[in-house]
This record gives sequence, structure tokens and C-alpha cells, in this order.
Amino acid sequence: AHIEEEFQKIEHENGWNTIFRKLANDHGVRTLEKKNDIALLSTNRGLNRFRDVLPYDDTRVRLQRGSNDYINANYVQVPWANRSYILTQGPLPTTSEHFWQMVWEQNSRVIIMLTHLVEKGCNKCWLYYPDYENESEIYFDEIDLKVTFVSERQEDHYTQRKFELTNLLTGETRPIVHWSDFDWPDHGAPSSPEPFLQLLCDVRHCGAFDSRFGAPILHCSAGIGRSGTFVLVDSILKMLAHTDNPNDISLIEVLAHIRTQRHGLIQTAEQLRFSYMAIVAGLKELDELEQSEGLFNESDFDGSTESDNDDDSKISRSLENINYEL
Ligand code: PTR
Ligand code: PTR
Repeated sequence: AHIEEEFQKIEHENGWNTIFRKLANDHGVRTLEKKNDIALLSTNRGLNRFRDVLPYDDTRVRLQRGSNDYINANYVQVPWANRSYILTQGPLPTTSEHFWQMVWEQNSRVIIMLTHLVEKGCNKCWLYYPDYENESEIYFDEIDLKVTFVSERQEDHYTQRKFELTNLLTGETRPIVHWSDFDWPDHGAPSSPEPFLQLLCDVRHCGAFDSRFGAPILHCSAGIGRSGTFVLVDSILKMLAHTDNPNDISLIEVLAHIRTQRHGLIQTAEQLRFSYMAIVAGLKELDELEQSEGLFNESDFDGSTESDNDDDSKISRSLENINYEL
């Protein structure tokens, strides 16, 4: 495929830095007119994890309830792949509540966390979910939501947790699937494409892109480098699976397009190189990746779903087990 040839050529010429810089220069033109005034309002400045990573006004996600609609999050859409995502910063202690409010209001069912809480001694993200070690449920009284830990599955390269998100006003409960603990330093790349493709496969399999629900929520620390890489790889692989003219697909064009929706997607030449590598590797298992794509399991989790129990080699636990242990 031409993407593989392109990869080999850039690799051979050692051209990653040049291409990455060119992308920032040439395509930066498209974002010159973009504004992020709302993020800079005095009431909102403190709600940003980084003062240099702000959401564009026109694509920002607005909170619906309460007096301030601001959260550092954008819709990112790739129409050619028929994909929508929500990208956001790793929640802060002061914005965890806004984060869950967004999950509820956007009707999202999956959260993909591509950062650790702490990396090299630095805080990258607040513990905004009940990980069971610390808490089994978290109440957000201001917004009348409760998040409850349901179960956890430890895979080789990541953890998958299930939560229940409850609207305390109506009693309505929604299942939420959450991925975390994937090794990927900020501004860097995963060690190889394979673990990443396993994660992607699992995310697709769980129905992250089921159109009956809101867009999946992706975050890392700033919500641009690692999350942007994920979006590019997923959407290009999706496009490649559905086109008769793969040569017409330009990775750089798609990247330039998504960069008009959230600032700085893909932060380094290394992440751009990794995107190519993951797409080239993903092309070899394109059918598998396509077939893995499933519907979201709507039924409430009871902590003992089949997929959790059918493999004894996986560490799996549920609230029932926990109560039993106590
Ligand atoms: N921890 C963030 C930071 O300092 O980067 C939070 C923050 C961001 C706090 C912006 C205040 C901010 O506003 P100002 O730029 O006015 O200090
Ligand atoms: N000012 C920060 C920096 O450049 O280090 C902002 C930042 C932090 C940007 C992390 C991107 C980061 O990576 P990611 O989006 O993958 O969390």
C-alpha cells in the first residue's frame, strides 16, 4: 500500500522531523483564524491543566447544566471514516465533576485513558474514577451523579474497568467501559504497534463507536498528543478498510483536518512516525480489526458478564467478590 511505501521512504530519508515541521508550518495556516476566547475567560483559566493547551471555541463541548458551560474538550470528527470522538485533558481535582457531567450529557459509554496518573514523578491526571483500591464509588453531589466500580480486567498491556454511572435525580443507570494503564509516555510513542492495536481492537470490540450512543471520550494529560495519535490511527485504518482507492487517502491531510478541531493533535515527529507504523501493522490485520467492531452491550453490568468470566487467566473481580472478601 502507498502508506507503507511512504513510510519506508520517510524512514529511509530520515525525514520525520522535516515532515512534522512542514505540517505545523503549512497547515498551521488553517488554524490561524481559530479562536479560544472562552478558555481564556478569567472564570475558566484555572480549569485548564496547561495554559498552552486550550480548546477552540467552535468545536468545544459545552456543559449543559449549571452556570458555566466550560470544559477543556473538543469534538473531533473524521467524516470520511464516519467517526466522532471527544478529546479532553486529563481531569483535574476541580474538573472531575465536569468530566462526568460531560460523559452523562453527551451520552458517552466509553472512556479511553492514554496516560498514567503519575509519570516520572509528575502528576499527569487526577484519579477521577473509582479504581476500587482507593474507592468503590464516588459521589458528585453538585451534579447529582454517582460513579460506581463494577469490575476490572487486567490485560497484558492495559486495564479495562467497568463502572456504573447513576443519575441520582432520576435513578437511571448507565454502564461505562474504561481503559487505562497503557504504557505511553507523553511526547513519545508506545514500544511497538502490537500492544496499541490490541487496545484498539478491544475498544472497537466493546462498541466504542456504536452510533446509538455518544462519541467515545479520549484523554491523556493534555488530550492532544497521545489522544490525537489514537484518533489518526483509528480513523485512517477505518478509511482504508472501506475504500476502493486506498491511494487517495492522505494521512497528512486527515491530520491537518483534525488539527482544525483541537489544537496540536500529535505532538512530535516520533508520534507521527508511530502513527505510520501502527497503520502499516494494522493493515496486515485489517479484516480482524473490522470484524472486531461491535455493538455496545447495553444491559447493566452485574459484574459477572461472560467476557469477564470466560478466561480464568485474567484477573477479574466484581463487587460481589469484593463483598465476599470483606
Ligand atoms: N495547572 C495549570 C497551570 O498552571 O498550567 C492551571 C492554570 C492554568 C492555572 C492557567 C492558572 C492559569 O491561568 P494564568 O495563566 O492566569 O495563571
Ligand atoms: N505545556 C505542556 C508541554 O508541552 O509539555 C503541554 C502538553 C503536555 C502537551 C502533555 C502535550 C502533552 O501530551 P499529551 O497530550 O499526550 O498528554
